[in-house]
Amino acid sequence: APQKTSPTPLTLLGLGAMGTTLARTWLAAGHPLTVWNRTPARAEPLVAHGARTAPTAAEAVAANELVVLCLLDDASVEEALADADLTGKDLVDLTTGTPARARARAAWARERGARFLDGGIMAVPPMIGAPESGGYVFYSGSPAAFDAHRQTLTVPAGARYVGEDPGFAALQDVALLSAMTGMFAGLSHAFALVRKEDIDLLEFAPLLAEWLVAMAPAAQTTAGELTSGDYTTGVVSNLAMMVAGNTTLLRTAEEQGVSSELLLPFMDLMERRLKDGHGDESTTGVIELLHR
Ligand code: FVH
Repeated sequence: APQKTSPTPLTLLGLGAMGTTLARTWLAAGHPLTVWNRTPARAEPLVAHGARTAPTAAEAVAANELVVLCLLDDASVEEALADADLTGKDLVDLTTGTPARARARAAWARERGARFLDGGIMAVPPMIGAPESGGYVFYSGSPAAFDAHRQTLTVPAGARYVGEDPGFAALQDVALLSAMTGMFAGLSHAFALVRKEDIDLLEFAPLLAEWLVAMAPAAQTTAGELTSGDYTTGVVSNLAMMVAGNTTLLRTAEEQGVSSELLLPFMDLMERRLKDGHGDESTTGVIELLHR
């Protein structure tokens, strides 16, 4: 029969909204957990659930081989690790940051004798410890560290390893968050158009959500076109037609007394690509204009 291994002990630095939720899931799964937080009072409720606290970040790091960070930003990570001995540690940084920062942190950790994984959390705290929520974490960096700790890292949320380049987790995290920002811009404009009318917003909302879901396969189509380099074959709605349609979108905004400032940057790019002679393409060609 396969040997049952006991849950890996680990250290967690940072007990904000996300850190506290992560801590609870590891404790509930039986992992011996050492925690540290700049404001020590935030650790107290976790001690009642079996966590050990360390008086300093350096002592918390010394307690275990696996050290997870979930702090506000890069500056707080720097501050927390300033006095820590990282020799032989496996550092997993779940603090949101840029790809360049993750690469620099990985090099910094390696120089200090640690293996490094960067993580980008694609979840909000209620999705942690709830597999049905679909939340997950992108990981990149040391494959050996990921293999060694895959089981422990999968406790709070699904774990997707996206490569040895330590910047790849942050890059894909930020790419998804950027797409989400565009979606929020679209939602805001749509609600601004209808909210002053005799339209039940609670009935309008599911129509909006269904439409966005129906349009979501565009992600796959775009990936296919970028991969093949062919932006014209099989195009359903071409750029020339869409630019013409934009006039109606802008006129409607004006009629409704709504600013078009959320729409215009993308529409301007569509128009530029059309003027460059690409009216038979999908909107994928717009991506060509984004590279500096
Ligand atoms: N919460 C969320 O919805 C998102 C979901 C996606 C991932 N993010 C990222 O996770 C990191 C932590 O987020 P958080 O929600 O836990 O953030 P806060 O509740 O604001 O807690 C911040 C912790 O960082 C500590 N801290 C701040 N500055 C310092 C510092 N200079 N030195 C040491 N620690 C510092 C703070 O300590 P304290 O204020 O309690 O003393 C908290 O432990 C973050 O990167 C999100 O982008 C969350």
